[in-house]
Amino acid sequence: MNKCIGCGAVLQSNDVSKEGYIKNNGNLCERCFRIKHYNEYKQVSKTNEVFIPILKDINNTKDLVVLVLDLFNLPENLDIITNNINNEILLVLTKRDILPKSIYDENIFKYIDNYKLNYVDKIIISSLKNYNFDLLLEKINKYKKSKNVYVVGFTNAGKSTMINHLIKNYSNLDLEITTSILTSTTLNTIEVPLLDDLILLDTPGILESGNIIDYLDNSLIKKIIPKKEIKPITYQIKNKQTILIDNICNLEVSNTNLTIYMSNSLNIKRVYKEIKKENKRKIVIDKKNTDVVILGLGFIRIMKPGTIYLDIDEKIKVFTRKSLIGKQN
Ligand SMILES: Nc1nc2c(ncn2[C@@H]2O[C@H](COP(=O)(O)OP(=O)(O)O)[C@@H](O)[C@H]2O)c(=O)[nH]1
Ligand SMILES: [Mg+2]
Repeated sequence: MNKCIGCGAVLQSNDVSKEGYIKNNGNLCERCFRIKHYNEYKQVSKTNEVFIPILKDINNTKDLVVLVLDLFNLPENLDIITNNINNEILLVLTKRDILPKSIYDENIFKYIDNYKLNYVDKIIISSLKNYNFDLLLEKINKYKKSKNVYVVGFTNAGKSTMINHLIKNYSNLDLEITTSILTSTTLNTIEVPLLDDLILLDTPGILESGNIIDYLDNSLIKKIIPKKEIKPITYQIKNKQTILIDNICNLEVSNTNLTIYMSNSLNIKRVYKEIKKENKRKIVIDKKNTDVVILGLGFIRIMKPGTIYLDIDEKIKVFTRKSLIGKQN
């Protein structure tokens, strides 16, 4: 059974509409070819029913799991992962380049401890900047239980990109896993024999429902994904005001200070007039220094307790957390 080297789908030449379709001989499916050469993305819809059995199989191996989390899109909780695997975990926090440099790594680690996740070690990296990769490989080698090390996480966390950088840095393999801005790019487990005694297994990501990426068209998706360090935007709010975040959502606030951590390609502005709300959500902020997270889009740090109203498609997941920015106790 031949698999696509880009996404892991089983190759077939019978049905253009199905995954793994290939016209001629070769080892890269049509979809990966188009992503790679033309930046042409095609959304595939998948559900976690397909991905959870993969986690269960990993659980049976007892091998080391490298759990990759996107620092810009930290999930609300890790239940779906911890409920399905008990393997030892090396926690990798990636996309450091997107978060402002002014945030201390120590703060990030303290924040991560709220997850109550058992892990043997943790590391912050950036694939874009090739930051901390020597230490990453060192830690993988130190903690691995056998040759096989599984790379697990939510879809779009940056797993395949990280593996591609490990390949480039430390091996002569002529292999590049397909990566993209959309979810569900990797479709099946992909084996990467990185070193004689180390095989990395890239896995399709777990889906987190309510990620805004799954509800926008490609041009807006490109806009919401930060390409470099975020420059936060701060507003001091006195009377009732509305912050418009492109055509995506708006936020009604009064009497607080807030800072928006989102892609600087977005058109963000404040207006003083009432805006008609279609999907008004009431969010009660009961502690100072709280982040309102809009999954996939970023977060808004709110300095004072109070009530805000968010107008956003009801399918998008929104949650609050103690702010990632500022002092962690
Ligand atoms: N800024 C930044 N973007 C990254 C980094 N790593 C991955 N990405 C981007 O995140 C998106 C998802 O990456 P991918 O490796 O396909 O995620 P996967 O689903 O976990 O395999 C792609 O658009 C990558 O270019 C990083 O370190 N920094
Ligand atoms: Mg992938």
